[in-house]
Amino acid sequence: MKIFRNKMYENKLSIKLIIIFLGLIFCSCKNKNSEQNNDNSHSEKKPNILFIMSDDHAYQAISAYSDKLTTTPNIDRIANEGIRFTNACVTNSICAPSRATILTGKHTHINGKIDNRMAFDRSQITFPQLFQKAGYETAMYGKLHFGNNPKGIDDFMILLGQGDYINPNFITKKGDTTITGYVTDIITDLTINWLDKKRNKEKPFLMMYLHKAPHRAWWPSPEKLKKFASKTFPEPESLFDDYSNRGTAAKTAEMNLLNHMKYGHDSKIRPETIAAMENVTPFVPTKDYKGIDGFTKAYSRANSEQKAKYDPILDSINASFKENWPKFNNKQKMQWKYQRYMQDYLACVSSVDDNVGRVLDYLDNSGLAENTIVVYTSDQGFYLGEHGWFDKRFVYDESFKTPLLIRWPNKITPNTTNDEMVQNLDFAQTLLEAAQIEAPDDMQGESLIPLLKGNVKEWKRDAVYYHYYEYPAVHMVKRHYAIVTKEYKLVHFYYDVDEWELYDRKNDSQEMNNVYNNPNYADVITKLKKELSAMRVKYKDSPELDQKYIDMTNDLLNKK
Ligand code: SGN
Ligand code: CA
Repeated sequence: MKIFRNKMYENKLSIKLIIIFLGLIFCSCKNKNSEQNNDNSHSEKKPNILFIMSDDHAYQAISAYSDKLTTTPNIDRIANEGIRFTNACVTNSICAPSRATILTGKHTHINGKIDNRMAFDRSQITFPQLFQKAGYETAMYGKLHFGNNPKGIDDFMILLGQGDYINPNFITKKGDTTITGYVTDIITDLTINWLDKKRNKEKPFLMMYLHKAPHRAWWPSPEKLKKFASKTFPEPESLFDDYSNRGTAAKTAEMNLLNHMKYGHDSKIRPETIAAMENVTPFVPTKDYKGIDGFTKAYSRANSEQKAKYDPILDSINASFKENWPKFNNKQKMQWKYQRYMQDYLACVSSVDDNVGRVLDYLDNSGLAENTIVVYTSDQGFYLGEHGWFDKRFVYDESFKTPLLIRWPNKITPNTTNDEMVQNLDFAQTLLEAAQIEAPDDMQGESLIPLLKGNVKEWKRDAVYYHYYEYPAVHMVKRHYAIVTKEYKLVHFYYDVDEWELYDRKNDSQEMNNVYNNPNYADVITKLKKELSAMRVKYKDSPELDQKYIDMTNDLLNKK
């Protein structure tokens, strides 16, 4: 009996010892983890958020989507280690409205930021305010495009308006400052410095790391310009699109490479080169001409050391233009402009990719990666010569869709692809849910958390709503609203014209044929029109609001 009891005692003791031992191991792991997660000791489970957004970054220029044009190994890491959305889109394909939608979780017609010109109503709730209130440390570095004191942001350095590529000016809490260097590198230096040295490491963070690149006018760093200026890129099939089988809006838009790209501003031809040539239309000042031509405006920001690096490359581009341009027919001119465009655009993208790599490496090396959600997106897509265009604005795929890659270790299965109709409207609610913060009832998106976790069946939405307003304006894309499903796109151009278009997304992926008048689609049109009306009601858009915004634009333009 005694022996038995002793045995029991011994057993109990050894069980106790094992429990204590396991407990110690568990605690030490936990401590290590919280150190690795940079001591979010109060809110261990709250993930950090790194929201990376570039400006005008077409998904066609991300190799996780297509490696036809370029490779972006660092951005691809986010897709390889997380999820890639192939049908992510915006609600209004233009910069400031996209940002306003992301911040408020509301469509343009509700948050009021219909275009780049209208003021943003700062009394609105934006999602960083909710993060800040919930104990997050918040920061914003890079391009915002409106306002100079974003609400709910503890620390910021924001480019003035569109910002400059070379030696950019920043608005900060302590006043404006100019930083010497290349904008993409600088925004990254500032971001890493904040993550490493400036933030309160007791708190989880929300960092909005917002690139200016690859926005027009595309100015690469001297190193990238040199590397890319000699490359040749494949042309898109629709480079010479004549817009037949499309409506008036496509025909009257002013974003064709041949007709609307500028020698200096876009293609880096010096005013002196043009002046020395015959039969080349010289720079003609427009009514909002600010005093210098587009080339000089960007180039004159460089200091002599920077100019010395740019000059040999610019000289060689100019020499080749001078020699070849007069001999070119229109087709060759288009091809030349396309190559110059891609060289500069993709060179800017390459810098973004390198710098995203630097930040991802920082997350890895600091132990932050494991508990940080990384989002990579753009404020909208962009035409890279498809339909002969640059710029965006249209609901057609290249500008309507936007890249969306999200990494969240242990939550998102690596290398996942998802083709649901998701929008920038959804970002606020997604990030709020990830951080376990309640989203206001009047936000209009849907949290993407079920899709991130692979619970695709929980996702009920099969169509999205789109509405573009900035007209009349640069590039002259007419106002339109649309309903888009995985199969179809029904568009109404309602101002200046009254035209409908229907695209069969599965059978005409390049959207070359408007089938609105094809009787085979009559039933589809009836159904989609009904859904579109219901959607306008659901999202609280209406003909009255359309008219209100037309009147507001007219007032604004008349005042100018
Ligand atoms: C500038 C560009 C346009 C571009 C708008 C809006 N011209 O006006 O090409 O569409 O910005 O872009 S440029 O002379 O500055 O190059 S947005 O991304 O900010 O909406
Ligand atoms: Ca943009």
